[in-house]
Amino acid sequence: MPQNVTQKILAAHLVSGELKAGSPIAIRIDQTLTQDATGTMAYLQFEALGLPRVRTELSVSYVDHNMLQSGFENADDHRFLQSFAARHGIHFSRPGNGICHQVHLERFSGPGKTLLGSDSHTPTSGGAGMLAIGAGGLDIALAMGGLPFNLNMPQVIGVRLAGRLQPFVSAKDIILEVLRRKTVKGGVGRVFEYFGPGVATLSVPARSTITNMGAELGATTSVFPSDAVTLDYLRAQGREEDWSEWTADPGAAYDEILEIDLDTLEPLIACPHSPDNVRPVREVAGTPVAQVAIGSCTNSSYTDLMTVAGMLDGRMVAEGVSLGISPGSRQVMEMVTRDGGLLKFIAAGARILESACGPCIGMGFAPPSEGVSIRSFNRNFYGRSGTKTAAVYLASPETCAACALTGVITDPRDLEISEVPVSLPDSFLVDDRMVIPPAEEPEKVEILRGPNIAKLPASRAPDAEIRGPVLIRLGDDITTDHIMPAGAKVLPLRSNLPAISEYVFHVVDESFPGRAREAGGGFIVAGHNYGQGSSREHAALAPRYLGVRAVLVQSFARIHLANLVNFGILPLAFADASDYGRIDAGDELSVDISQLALGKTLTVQNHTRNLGFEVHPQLASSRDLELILKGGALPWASEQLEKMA
Ligand code: MIC
Ligand code: SF4
Repeated sequence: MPQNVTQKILAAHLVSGELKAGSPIAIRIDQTLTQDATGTMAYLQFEALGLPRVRTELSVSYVDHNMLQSGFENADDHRFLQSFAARHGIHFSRPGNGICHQVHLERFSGPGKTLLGSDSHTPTSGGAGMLAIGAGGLDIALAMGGLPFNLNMPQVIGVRLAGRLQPFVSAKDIILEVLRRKTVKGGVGRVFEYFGPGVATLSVPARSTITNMGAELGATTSVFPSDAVTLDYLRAQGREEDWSEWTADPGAAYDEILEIDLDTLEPLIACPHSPDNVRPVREVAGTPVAQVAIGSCTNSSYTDLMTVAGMLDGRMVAEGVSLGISPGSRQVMEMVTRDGGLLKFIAAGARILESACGPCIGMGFAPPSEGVSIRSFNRNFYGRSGTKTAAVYLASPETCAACALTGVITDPRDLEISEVPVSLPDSFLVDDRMVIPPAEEPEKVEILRGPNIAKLPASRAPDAEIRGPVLIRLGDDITTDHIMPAGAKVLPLRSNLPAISEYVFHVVDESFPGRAREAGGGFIVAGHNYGQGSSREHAALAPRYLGVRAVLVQSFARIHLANLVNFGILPLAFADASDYGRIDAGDELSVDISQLALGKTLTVQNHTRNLGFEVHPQLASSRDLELILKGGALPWASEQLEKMA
């Protein structure tokens, strides 16, 4: 049978299961990546498995999120991560080397390989023909331990690209178009695979902008074929030997096909507060802009920044605008400097930020009150920028540069400047000295722990009955930024569960942690697509720490669902979605789980209203069931490893 790229890579890594959409499969993981904000916890979990060394082909630990060192916490975490990596066989990318996804694409991506990363934008390397999936830190810990990754076989959506992008229209507009059509829920349980004649016109960094932001569809991942363009890119990175060809067989089938005509695509923009709230730029043109931020793992490649430099060349940023630029990697920063881009930025009045996530995760550069911020990033969730009243829009680097120059939202085609085409260099500046290989004598390495590194809480099997009040009742599309906010104040607490738990639901209801503790736990109730966005497992771990043992919703986002199961929180979906209307915040609920079994419904009692209703436990496999009954994945994994030994 002819196969598509997704099926080929999965088949080459299949450990168990059948490649039939919806059925549970387990796959071998070749590489893992972590970043500092999720990495500290992932490594503490790996440590709990008791293994001396990782069992992957390659594992890399990056530092890119927690970069504002306003106290000892982040610096201590960096030191912990560096020593941990040296000791356990992990490569360490030092702070300053760049954003994990950009650096991984440049230096480690490998066509046809699998990558599991504790960050939802791990699919960035899909631009180089890799099957790269985001997951919670615990899943990365298990993969580092050599255990396969479990998921449901996704449907494969084929996105057929035809034609060629017109001037001032770029890869970001392609993914915004996909988001406009499919929404932030449209990718759940799916892989987006790009094919068709338009593919050859897109460079690897452009492809990676698309696979990166495919995360916003809720997709399992997104992937491009590995072709001659991929070979050129890897050759320019000095890694020709890492290339192999991965293209769909002629006649390969897709579960659904989307067609995008690049010739007619125009500049698009995602309006507040969701990446799928997409409109043509011209429809919102003229809106005054307070801030522009260019960078993030979506759009901060050499080509992106040199394009912006060309547009800013000899011009000045508008008076009312603050423009911040954060290059994606040290390689990008060095090359943009060497090729004159940096000088153009500085001369135009841009503020040069370090090569890291920065404003994307609320690490500084927050917009002013009610300020409009135009960003080349991938997420504009409510409150994420650090300013609750800000209006954050997402657009291409070209549109961002146009807005910075005029001070209002501007379609870049309306500027009286002509496009400065930037082509990829024949060779990138390669210098891997900021990536430290694991120690040669690991037993001599001492792991350095600061006071911010708290112990992991013990897992405990659930009681036969889960009972408690509805602590909060929320609507659709609740993001992990609502559940467990990031930003300069909270992010440094990622390795300190008791401290970070005080911020659960901080942007929507500051009284949540206090009430949860007082009640000794309870239920979270919400609508569709609960937990979309980030892979942060703290969005499960922290509520669990506060005593939450069940979440009851209309539907879940993929990574968050897996994280809940990993920490022994029972995920429940209403059998009849309208029962959501028969619960209020404060109602006392209970559910008897003594008969918990795969495929069996349970009854939730609402004692306040004296009624009962059916729910489906969202457990995909017998493994999921076991995890819940054991109180989480860690106790389960330790048993598995013992069996393997
Ligand atoms: C994000 O973009 O939200 C993050 C911060 O990179 C997260 C990871 C995290 O929460 O630490 C992600 O996307 O997974
Ligand atoms: Fe960093 Fe933002 Fe990318 Fe997350 S989305 S990895 S915070 S740049």
